[in-house]
Amino acid sequence: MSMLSFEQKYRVRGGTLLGGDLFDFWAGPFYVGLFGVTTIFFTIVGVSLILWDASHGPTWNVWQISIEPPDVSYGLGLAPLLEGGNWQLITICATGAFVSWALREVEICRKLGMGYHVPIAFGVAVFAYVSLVVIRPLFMGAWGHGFPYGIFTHLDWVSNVGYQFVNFHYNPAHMIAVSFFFTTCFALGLHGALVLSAANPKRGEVSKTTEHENTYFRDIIGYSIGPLGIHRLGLFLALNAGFWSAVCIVISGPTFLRTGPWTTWWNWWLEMPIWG
Ligand code: UQ2
Repeated sequence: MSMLSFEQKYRVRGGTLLGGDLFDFWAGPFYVGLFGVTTIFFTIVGVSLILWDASHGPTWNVWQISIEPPDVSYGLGLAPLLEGGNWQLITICATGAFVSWALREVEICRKLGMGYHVPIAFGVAVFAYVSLVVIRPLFMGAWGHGFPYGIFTHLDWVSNVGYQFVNFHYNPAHMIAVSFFFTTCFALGLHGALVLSAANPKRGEVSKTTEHENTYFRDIIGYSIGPLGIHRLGLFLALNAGFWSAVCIVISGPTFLRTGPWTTWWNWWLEMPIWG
C-alpha cells in the first residue's frame, strides 16, 4: 500500500510548516518532517521517564503501575521527580508528542492538497486530554488535580472525581457528551452493518453498491443520509463527544464557575419565578 502508482504525483517536496526542506523526506513509507522528529523525541523521553519512575515503584504489574501527579500542596509549582515531578515532565512530553503528531498530519494534508479534517479530529481528542491535565489543574490552582497515569488508578480517579460532585450524571455537559458517544456508536453500528451486508452477499452473488445501501434505508425508514453524509455525520458526532467531554470536566471544580455539586446545580430550575 505504501507504493501506489499515484504516489509519485503526491510524494513531493514542500508543504512544511517549520524546518523548510531540512526534514522533508521519508523513512521507508513514513513521512518524517520536523514534527516527526519532535514526535519521536517526546515519545522516547516520555516513555523513558515512565519506565524510570515505575522502576522506583512497588510493582511491575502493568495493571498496578501508576505515575502520580504531585500533591495539591505543591500548587502550580514544580515537584521533586519522584513526588510528581516525573508526572509533570511526562505530561509535557505527552502534550508535546500529541501536538507534534497533529502538526505532522497538517503537513501531510498540505502535501496532498487535502482538507484538514484529520488533524482537526485528532486535535479534539488532544483537547480532551489537555483539559484534564493542564486546563482544569490551572483553573483549580494545582497540578495535583490532574489524573494519575496508571491503568486502574486513572479509573479510580474518574470514580472519585465523579463522587466529589455527588452524582456526575447530573452534569449537563456530561449528559450531552454521553448522548454524543451513544449516538456515535449507534451511527457506526448502522454504517458498519450496512456496508458489510452490501459488500458480503451470499456465496455466488456479486457485491451490492451505494444504490442498494440508499434503497435499504429508504425502504426501512424513508430516508437515507447518503454515503458521504454518513461520514460527515460520524465525524460531527465523534467530535462533539470529545468536545463536550472536555467541557464537562473543565466546568467541574473551578470555583469561579460555581457549578457543582451537579445534583443541586439544577436548583436554578426549581427556583424559577414561573412556579409562583
Ligand atoms: C445511509 C447511508 C450510509 C450508511 C447509513 C445510512 C447510503 C453507506 C448508516 C443511514 C443513516 C441515517 C438514516 C442517519 C441516522 C442518524 C443518526 C443520528 C444515527 O443512509 O447512505 O452509507 O452507512
